Formats: sequence, C-alpha cells, structure tokens
Amino acid sequence: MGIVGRSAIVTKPNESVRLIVTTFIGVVFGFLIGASFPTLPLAKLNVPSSLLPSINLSYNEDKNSTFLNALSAPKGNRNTSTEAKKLNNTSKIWVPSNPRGAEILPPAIVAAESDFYLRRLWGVPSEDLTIKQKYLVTFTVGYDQRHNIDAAVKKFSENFTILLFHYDGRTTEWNEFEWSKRAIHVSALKQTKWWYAKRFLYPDIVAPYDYIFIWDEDLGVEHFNAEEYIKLVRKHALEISQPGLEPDWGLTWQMTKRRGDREAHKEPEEKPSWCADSNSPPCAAFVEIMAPVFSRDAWRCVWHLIQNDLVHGWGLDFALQKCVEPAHEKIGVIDAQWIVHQTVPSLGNQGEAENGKAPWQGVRERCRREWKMFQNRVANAEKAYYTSMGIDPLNSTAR
Ligand SMILES: *[C@@H]1O[C@H](CO)[C@@H](O)[C@H](O)[C@H]1NC(C)=O
Ligand SMILES: *[C@@H]1O[C@H](CO)[C@@H](O)[C@H](O)[C@H]1NC(C)=O
Ligand SMILES: *[C@@H]1O[C@H](CO)[C@@H](O)[C@H](O)[C@H]1NC(C)=O
Ligand SMILES: *[C@@H]1O[C@H](CO)[C@@H](O)[C@H](O)[C@H]1NC(C)=O
Ligand SMILES: *[C@@H]1O[C@H](CO)[C@@H](O)[C@H](O)[C@H]1NC(C)=O
Ligand SMILES: *[C@@H]1O[C@H](CO)[C@@H](O)[C@H](O)[C@H]1NC(C)=O
Ligand SMILES: CC(=O)N[C@H]1CO[C@H](CO)[C@@H](O)[C@@H]1O
Repeated sequence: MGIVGRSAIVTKPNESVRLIVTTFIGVVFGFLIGASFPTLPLAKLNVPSSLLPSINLSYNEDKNSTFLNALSAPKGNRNTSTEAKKLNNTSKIWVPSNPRGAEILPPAIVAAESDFYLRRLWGVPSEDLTIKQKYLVTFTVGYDQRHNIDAAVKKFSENFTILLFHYDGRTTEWNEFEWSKRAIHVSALKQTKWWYAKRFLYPDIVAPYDYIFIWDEDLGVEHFNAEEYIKLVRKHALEISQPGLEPDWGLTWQMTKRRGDREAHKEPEEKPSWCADSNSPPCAAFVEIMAPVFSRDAWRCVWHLIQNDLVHGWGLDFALQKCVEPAHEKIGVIDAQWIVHQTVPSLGNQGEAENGKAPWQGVRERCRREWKMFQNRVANAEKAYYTSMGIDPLNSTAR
C-alpha cells in the first residue's frame, strides 16, 4: 500500500486512474482476505448478514421507510410530550438489576442465560428444538476410551445433552458413533476435567439443566441407568451425588462404596473410629470427583469454588459441602444405580519427564501441591471473611 501510495503521488495520475487503482487494490486485498480464510464458512456467512443493515439503510433512506422512522421515532414530532419525557433523562437507561456490565440495556432484551441446544440454520428459531433436554452429561475423553464412552453414553436417554471434552485433539473420529452428531465436542489438548468445567460449564450457560453430570472416562456403567438415577436423586433430595462404587475395584472411601441393601445413603455403613460423630467429609457430605452429579443450584456455587489455576481438582471433594446446607443431608450416594471405577491411566501419564522422573510422577506431584494450595486458600478466605466481619476466626463455627 505504501509503495502504491507514493507512486500515485509522484506520477500524479488523474482522479479516475487513482480511483481505479484504489479499487483494484481493494479488490485484491479483499480477495486475499477471503482466500486466507478458506476454512471458515461462518466468516463468509457473516459478511452478507453484516452488510444487510447498511444496504437496507441506504436503500430505505430514499423511501422514507418505517425502519428509518422507527430509528428516529424518539425525536419524531408525533406525541411530543411523552417523547420528550422519555428523552429527558429517562432516556438514559440504567437498570442495576441487570447483569453486571449490561445495566445500560433495557431489561427485556437482556439474554443472560444460554444452553447447548443445537439449532438449525434455517426456519424459525421457535421451531428449532424438538426436545429441550433437562440434563447435561459431560465426559472428559481421549479417543482410546471411545468404546467405554460409547457404552456410557447409551445409558443416558435423549433427555440428556452430551458434551465431550477432548484432551487428545481427536474429535472427528468420534463420528463413527451415531450419537456423536448430536453431541457437543470441545477440544483442547491435555487439559483436565476441571479445566474444561470451569471454562465451558459457566452456570449461566448450563442454566436450563436440572442436573449436570461431570464424569471421567473410565467408569463402568453396566449397572447404571441415568433416568433411573435422576428419579432417585429427586426422591432423596440430593443436591450433590454420585453413583455407588463397586467395592471390589480399586481403593474407595467408605462413604462412596455401594451398599447393596438400599437405594441411597448419606453416611457410610461403617464409620471409621476417627469420624464416629462427624457429619463432615470423608465420613459424610462427601462424594468423589470422578463421577459427581450436581443440581443446577449446587453447581452455581461449586463453579465459583473451582479455582481457575488448580486444574486437577484435588481437595474439591472435601470442599463441596460448603455449597449445600445442610450438607450431610443433601450430599449422598445412589446405591441402586451404581458404577465401577476402572482406573484407566489417561491424562495422568501425559505429563512430561523431568529431572529423571516419569511423566506420571510430575502430574501426581502437581495434584498433591494443588490440594495443599486449595486447602490454604479456603482456610485463608474463611479467616479473611470472619476477620472482616469482626468475628474471631478461631471461635467461629466455620464449617
Ligand atoms: C415520510 O415520512 C413522514 C413521517 O412519517 C410522512 O409524513 C411522509 O408522508 C413520508 N413521505 C413519504 C414520501 O413517504
Ligand atoms: C402519546 O402516547 C401515549 C402512549 O404512548 C398515549 O397514551 C397518548 O394518548 C399519546 N398522546 C398524544 C397526544 O398522542
Ligand atoms: C426535563 O423535564 C423537566 C420537567 O419534567 C424540565 O424541567 C427539564 O427542563 C427537562 N430537561 C431537559 C434537559 O429537557
Ligand atoms: C438530567 O440530565 C441532565 C443532563 O444530562 C443532568 O445534568 C441531570 O442531573 C439529569 N437529572 C436527573 C434527575 O437525572
Ligand atoms: C424424557 O423426559 C420426558 C419428560 O420428563 C419423559 O416423559 C420421558 O420418559 C423421558 N425419556 C426417557 C427415555 O426416560
Ligand atoms: C468467642 O470466644 C469468646 C471467648 O473465647 C466468647 O466470649 C465469645 O462469645 C465467642 N464468640 C462467639 C461468636 O462465639
Ligand atoms: C436486501 C434486504 O434485506 N432488503 C430488505 C430491506 O428491508 C425491507 C423491509 O424494510 C425488506 O422487505 C427487504 O427484504
């Protein structure tokens, strides 16, 4: 551009030549921009739609259309008294109850919530959805676990929105499964379940869902049915829950072990001696982070509890109780629909070898470090709060 501009000045071409040159450059530039984004069909779609209003505006200018009149209506001369009143200060919109940052919008246009419902590109929006799913299930997955996830997804009815977080960058391969086309796929390399949850499960985004399942990829679901599970969660009024864990597999806490003799439980069958009277984790008010299920309200709180930088979520299970009250009644385990924890190493061994340590060791160390950091942050936050309220933190009955 600089060179052309200079030569244009030097040769002083007449106006029409300059116009042609400029136009030509504009066209080439436009073509290059178009050519450099060949894989972005949406960008192409956006161009005409963003041009439309201006086209219509200039088109309408001559015709004195209703559109222009609508634009100028407040200044119009019909009904001057009310218009003037509107203009006089009240025309400045400020609605404190609007979401933060949107106070200058008229409340009726504020769309504060969203969802993961897939829509069509044609037709009318009100007819897009044949079903409004009331539940959301997310799995954090690698392609290697596809058969396990396929089996798991089949345990969730059409009333569930399926959201997959891909940590290995492989997404299109999943289209071999029929259900993949109605699933949402989010891909970011080597991130953890809680990293995705913090970023993509913002409470206002998942607001339409009564229950949100945030699950690992290595769960055996042979004895699990999601609709039945939800029924029991409602029946037992659980805000945070998980399916019972088959005891024969791996290490589990007493609290989350499946109990064969009941539908659900809120405290372990045998409490270890050191927590005989306790209503606190891990004796009660406790689920693990591998397969939690949150109610909408509980999730709104838990989302805020998740720290942006502590991606492994260690220690979160011990803090969940802060989000529901009374925790030992609203956190529990559903025994009648139960799962098996298969403990397949996945992200755990995708760290980097460092100082002669295996990749998984670095990951494990970070998990422990995060746990400690999280505990400290929670403790400091509570202390700061009670201090600011003039309460001695030491004799506050902090939960
Ligand atoms: C333009 O709009 C004004 C006000 O709405 C109306 O009085 C007038 O008749 C319109 N003129 C034309 C040409 O439509
Ligand atoms: C002005 O508009 C209001 C409603 O918007 C109406 O009630 C009122 O009668 C109108 N006044 C005149 C003078 O047109
Ligand atoms: C606003 O309206 C009041 C009366 O309602 C009037 O006294 C005042 O001058 C108006 N201010 C402006 C800027 O129009
Ligand atoms: C009305 O607007 C004027 C000028 O914009 C401003 O100085 C005045 O404080 C406003 N009055 C009220 C009641 O908002
Ligand atoms: C889906 O939800 C509807 C409405 O709650 C219910 O009638 C239907 O049975 C559910 N589908 C399945 C497969 O349970
Ligand atoms: C805090 O402890 C002091 C003495 O240790 C006691 O007098 C006070 O009532 C306690 N405050 C609360 C809120 O329990
Ligand atoms: C090109 C285009 O969108 N034209 C629209 C301009 O606005 C009128 C109504 O104001 C529509 O009927 C046209 O389709």
